[in-house]
Parts: sequence; structure tokens; C-alpha cells
Amino acid sequence: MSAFNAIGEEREIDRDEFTPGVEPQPTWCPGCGDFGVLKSLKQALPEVGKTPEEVLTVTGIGCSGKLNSYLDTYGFHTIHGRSLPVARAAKLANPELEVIAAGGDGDGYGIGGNHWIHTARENHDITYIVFNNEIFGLTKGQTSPTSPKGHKSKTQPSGSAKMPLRPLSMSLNAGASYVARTAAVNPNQAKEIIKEAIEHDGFAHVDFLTQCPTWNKDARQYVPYIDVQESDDYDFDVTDRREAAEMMHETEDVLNEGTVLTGRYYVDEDRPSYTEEKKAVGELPDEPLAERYFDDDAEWERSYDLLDRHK
Ligand SMILES: Cc1ncc(C[n+]2csc(CCOP(=O)(O)OP(=O)(O)O)c2C)c(N)n1
Ligand code: SF4
Repeated sequence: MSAFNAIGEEREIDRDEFTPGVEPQPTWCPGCGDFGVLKSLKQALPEVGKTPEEVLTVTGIGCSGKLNSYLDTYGFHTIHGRSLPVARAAKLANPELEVIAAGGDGDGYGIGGNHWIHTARENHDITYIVFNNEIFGLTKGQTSPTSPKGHKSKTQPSGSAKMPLRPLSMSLNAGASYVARTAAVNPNQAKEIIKEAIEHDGFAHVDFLTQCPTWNKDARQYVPYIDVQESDDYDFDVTDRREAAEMMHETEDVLNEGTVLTGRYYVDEDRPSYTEEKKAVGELPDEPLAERYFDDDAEWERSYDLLDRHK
């Protein structure tokens, strides 16, 4: 795949470019589904013509938060549940940047839940990948918002009394313009879904099922996965909100009972992204804020003055 570099020259891009030159110390366990997300991103990015310097990955805290240690894009490791506000700020300052936010189900659907709802509502042009292993992985397997009812862990030794959260339906209701679910055990589909999400202009939420063989051995990791777009039994219009909502409901009702349905559930190509809306009402200049600041000597002087004053 070819792309244009920062100075406008056309060049070939290879997925190896997304591997850091210095190999980081491995922190993911053998067999972890997080490797599947990493692989699909490394395959998808060059296929959609992105070079490493055009991409920013913003992560939260958790095993999933280590993603950008293994991916040679720009990276920002934020705090628990806060990948989305940082990603939003970066996208507003530099709309030309491809911004990918990532985190776990605890990170994104628990502590970061409010940011998720409002980022979807405002339709920020961000790809949001949630590594959904249905537990807190890094802190050793506690019950998370997506753990099934009855799930036993050290925090809920008698079994969780709570209904799991429904991420697809929540995102659709909040206003996301692209909603999909894929799985690390389904690598071909995962790559295609990630490519679509990156190319989508608006908030693209991918619930990415990732197995945690260390702390969630009981999870449905190797049950049959059916692609809703490939199966004649699940014919629905992904651009129709009502049909998509019904499909999501059906899927999320049976998620923990056997077959898992994955694929693209909802796509709205017509809704303008937050950046486009801001530009339309004159609240955002045409040229990226990041570049204005870069060229403006007075702004730099102001920054240096501030630094001096806070020495
Ligand atoms: C404000 C805050 N609360 C709690 C923690 C402790 N903590 C670190 S990782 C984590 C859970 C991560 O689980 P999840 O987001 O599901 O990601 P995974 O590790 O499964 O990828 C928690 C609770 C923290 N770092 N910061
Ligand atoms: S604890 Fe689970 S989620 Fe974390 S690296 Fe190991 S297998 Fe992956």
C-alpha cells in the first residue's frame, strides 16, 4: 500500500513500520487476546494508507493500556478511563491526525463510562477500540461491567448479582455513528472492521472481544463466532437505526449463552463529525490549531514566559 509522507512524497508502507525499533519488555501473557488487536491494527493501518507519523494512539490503564508500547505510532498513555478526553483534545487541535483511543472494558465502560457516552453523543471523529475481556485483567480478574450475571471472582465470590452492560446498544443510543463488534479469535474480520472504523468520519466504536486466559478461563473464548454480515439468517439494514437496535438487542440478550455474533451493526455516513460541526458554526478555524500555534512566535513567547514564571 502506498501513502504520502509528511513532505508529500509518495512511498510504500509496510506493517513492519508499526513495530517499535526497540522491542519493549513483553507484559501480555501468552495467549492473551490483546495480541489480536495489535495484529489487526498493524495490518489495517497500512492498508488504509496511514503512515506511523499520521497516527496517534491514546490508551487508558490496564493490560490493554500497554498497546502503544508495542505500536510505533505517536502514543499517549493516559490514566484509568481517560483515553477519550485526551483523544478528543488531540483531534480538535489537529483534525488531520488519525486518532485511535483504546482501553479495557473496566477502563472504558466502568470508570470512563461518562466520557464514552458524551464522545459518542458529540460524534468525535475517533476510532475507539475497547478490549472487552469481561474482567479487570491487570488487577487480577475482578468482576467488570461486562462480566456476565453470576460471574464469580474475588470481588464477587458468591457471583455477580448485576446484569452486564450492553456496549453496542449503549453506544447506538448515545449517538455513535459506527458501532461494531469483533473478536481476537476472528482475525480476518477484525482487520476489516478496524479498517472500516478508521476510515469512518465520526465516532467509531469497536467492542473487541479479547480472551484473558490468565484470569477469565471460563469466558466464552472459543465458542462459535458468526459474522452477522456473512450469514443469511441475520439480514438487516446497518444504516437503519431501528433495525440495528433490534439486532443489537437480540445479540446482547444471548451473548453469554453460546454462539457469539460479531460484525458491523450500525453505520451512519451522513452525520457530520464534531470537528465538522465546530467548523460549520465558525468555532474552529480551517487550519489545524496545532499548526497555528506552531507558526505563531507570540504564542511560543507566551509559553516560555509561563515556564519562566513557574520555575
Ligand atoms: C483511578 C484508578 N482506579 C483504579 C486503578 C487500578 N486499576 C488499574 S488497571 C485496572 C483494571 C483494568 O481493567 P480493564 O480496564 O478491564 O483492562 P484490562 O486490564 O482487562 O485490559 C484498575 C482497576 C487505577 N489505576 N486508577
Ligand atoms: S492478565 Fe489477561 S488481559 Fe492481562 S495480559 Fe494476561 S491474559 Fe492478557
